[in-house]
Amino acid sequence: MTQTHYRACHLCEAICGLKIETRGEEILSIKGDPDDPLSRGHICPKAVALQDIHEDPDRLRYPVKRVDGENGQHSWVEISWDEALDTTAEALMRSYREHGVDSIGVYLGNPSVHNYGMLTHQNYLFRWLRSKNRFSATSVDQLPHHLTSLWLFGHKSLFPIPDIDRSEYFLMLGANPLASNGSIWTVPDVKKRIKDMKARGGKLIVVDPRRTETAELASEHLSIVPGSDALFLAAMLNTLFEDGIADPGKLSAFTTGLDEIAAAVATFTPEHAAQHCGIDAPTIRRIAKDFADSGAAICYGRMGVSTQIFGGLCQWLIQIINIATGNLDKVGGSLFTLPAVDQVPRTGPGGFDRHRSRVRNLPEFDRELPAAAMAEEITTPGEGQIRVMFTGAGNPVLSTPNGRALDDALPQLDFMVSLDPYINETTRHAHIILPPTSPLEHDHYDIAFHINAMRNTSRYNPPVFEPASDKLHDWEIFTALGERVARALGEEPKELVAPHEMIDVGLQFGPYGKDSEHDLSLEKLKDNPSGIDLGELQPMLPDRLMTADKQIHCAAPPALADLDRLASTFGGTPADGLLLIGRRHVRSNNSWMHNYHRLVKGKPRDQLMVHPEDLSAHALKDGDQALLQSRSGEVTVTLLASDEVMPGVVSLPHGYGHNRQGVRMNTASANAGVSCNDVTDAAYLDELSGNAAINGVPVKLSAIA
Ligand SMILES: Nc1nc2c(c(=O)[nH]1)N[C@H]1C(S)=C(S)[C@@H](COP(=O)(O)OP(=O)(O)OC[C@H]3O[C@@H](n4cnc5c(=O)[nH]c(N)nc54)[C@H](O)[C@@H]3O)O[C@H]1N2
Ligand SMILES: Nc1nc2c(c(=O)[nH]1)N[C@H]1C(S)=C(S)[C@@H](COP(=O)(O)OP(=O)(O)OC[C@H]3O[C@@H](n4cnc5c(=O)[nH]c(N)nc54)[C@H](O)[C@@H]3O)O[C@H]1N2
Ligand code: SF4
Ligand SMILES: [Mo]
Repeated sequence: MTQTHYRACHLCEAICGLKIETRGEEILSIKGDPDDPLSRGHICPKAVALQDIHEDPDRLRYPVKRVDGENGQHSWVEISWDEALDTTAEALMRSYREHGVDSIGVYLGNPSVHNYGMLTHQNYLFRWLRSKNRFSATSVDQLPHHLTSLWLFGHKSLFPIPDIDRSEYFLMLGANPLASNGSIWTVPDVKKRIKDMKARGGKLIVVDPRRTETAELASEHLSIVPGSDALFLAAMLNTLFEDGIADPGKLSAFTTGLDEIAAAVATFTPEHAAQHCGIDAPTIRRIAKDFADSGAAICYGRMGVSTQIFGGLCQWLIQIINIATGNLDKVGGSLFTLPAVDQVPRTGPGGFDRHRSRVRNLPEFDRELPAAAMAEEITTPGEGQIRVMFTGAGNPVLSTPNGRALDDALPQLDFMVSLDPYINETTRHAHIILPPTSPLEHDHYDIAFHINAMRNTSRYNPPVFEPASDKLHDWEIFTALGERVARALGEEPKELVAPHEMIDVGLQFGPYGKDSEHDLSLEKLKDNPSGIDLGELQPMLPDRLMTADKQIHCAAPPALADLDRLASTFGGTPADGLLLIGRRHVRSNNSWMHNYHRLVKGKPRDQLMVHPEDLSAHALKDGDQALLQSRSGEVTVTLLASDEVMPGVVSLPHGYGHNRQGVRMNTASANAGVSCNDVTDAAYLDELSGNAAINGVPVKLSAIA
């Protein structure tokens, strides 16, 4: 009998609604759900990968233990859950007792945010292991967004979301939603939304060193020198203040500090910016004026302006521009969400720089240290050295800067455990791998991405397939380990509440729960499998602010102070040489989705894109193999001539490099590519936030001798 299931795609932040047809254990089709109020039927080519993940023979079904053999070769044997969990808990406790809790390092990767049980239940384990050595993909990604939100709005997760459907002017920096499908901006079907905006007479201006798919669709594309965006943004503010066109409107009633910022950006003229960023002064002035004159405008920046040496400053300046022009909390500008399960009032606001990393003295954020510090914290002896590592849903060997150093560091650990369905570049170093159920075998609620969504909706999906009784969900693995560790510590394990029960409480006591006309509950969502529409985003300030005095204090002292670093970095003549940036493709997803034939087939996508002028300057040509070197590493790349990138800029996607010994991802290894992060530099950071600067890395290109 054919059955229809409704299920969100959890692969990216667009959280598209899917309709999945099955017969018995067989998946017949995966299509977009036209009744989903957020995604309206949209999907991308990755949606079908849900089937490929589920059926992949390389995906681990049971725990495995590494057995070392000759010449660094090793094999894996399946073991029982009891053995795997007992061994892991014992190893964690041994290190805790002998070397202290900070000897346990933790890294959680991106899919942990797409898997709600991992969010709700990681503390069943980690509440007992409060190590300072916690890391996550946040510090190779959106850390500057969290910091800005903490400083300005009082909570790390209060993100201003572009209200594209009602906007007139969209200034987008360092984002390529046509490939990424949006980030810190859940916006399924973004292509149509951009086209609709332009059809209404709206304008999209894309600022990017590469003429991306999104830039192709834009009204205007401005090529910018990687890492120089903060100058461009400061110069826009300079124009807004100098020309007297800044007007925060209703925000004035609860905003302080703009005068101080006006004084601080007085020297950041468009002429100065133009010398370094490759965009001329009249254009910067024009963009500032058009932005201010427009009825409803959005300034938004993502990866390209977050993971660079001025990531923190860029994200702060972006929101100051939105505030100074009255476009924050405005329809058609940037608005805050009100999700049905509202984490903002229930989770801590986050904090910054309450402790620092041991070796390099880098600041924590939200009790996590910069991922760029992980390798040195493993290899540098002394008190607080990491001796045991727990990784979950992450592949930091491919995803963090100078991943080679981490690849070399992990074998030095006393013990490593990975919560992951694959033996990949990182987990191959584990002693034990704990594989969770397949995505289609567990239920789903988007705790994280409704916070970032351009419309308030709510949706719960039961599992598509019931897992066999000897499989464990990620949250059950956390719970089982937590119980063991608690008992070893002589403590009572945390009382067990399943993730869906937490969601039910969150829904009933949330903003659309018992006390509202929506009367949301888990039952009600089950009766509405495509999801429930809760309407467009609404202005909510100052009520929604989480600052103690319900004011936005714009002049965040660390950000203001960082303007000095900006001035001194761009004080002299512009440097020459090549700068490396990344690239995403719609059929790829970070490091872990190269194992599905349907997605990887077709033209290669892992080459280094180089401008033809730079190719001839280096006596190289399209298709050549060449050496790409930085201060910290080198890789051999295949060259792709393209005028999409501006001269002086080369682009290499991350997440490749699957040919390392011991990786068990057959399709991925057959199209291995090289890892961009073998070239990025762990010492090259945004000094303000500690975020990795994986874009704008100085590199050299040469023919292979
Ligand atoms: N040079 C460069 N580096 C980058 C980036 C870049 O643009 N350029 N981007 C950065 C960004 S934005 C990010 S988010 C990071 C991502 O970096 P990571 O989060 O470290 O890596 P992923 O490639 O997402 O690896 C995901 C892992 O999770 C596993 N997994 C998938 N689903 C589940 C699940 O449900 N449960 C469990 N337990 N495991 C699961 C997969 O098997 C895989 O091993 O990379 C960063 N690194
Ligand atoms: N298909 C696909 N979708 C994804 C992912 C994926 O790997 N594949 N990853 C997901 C994840 S984890 C994330 S975080 C999001 C990321 O979502 P986005 O940020 O939208 O995606 P990117 O393609 O990394 O876009 C970054 C852009 O910044 C540009 N850039 C690089 N350096 C600079 C600079 O110095 N200044 C400026 N102005 N621009 C610069 C790059 O050319 C690139 O176009 O995508 C998510 N969605
Ligand atoms: S855009 Fe693609 S990968 Fe992202 S949620 Fe939608 S179908 Fe999944
Ligand atoms: Mo990310």
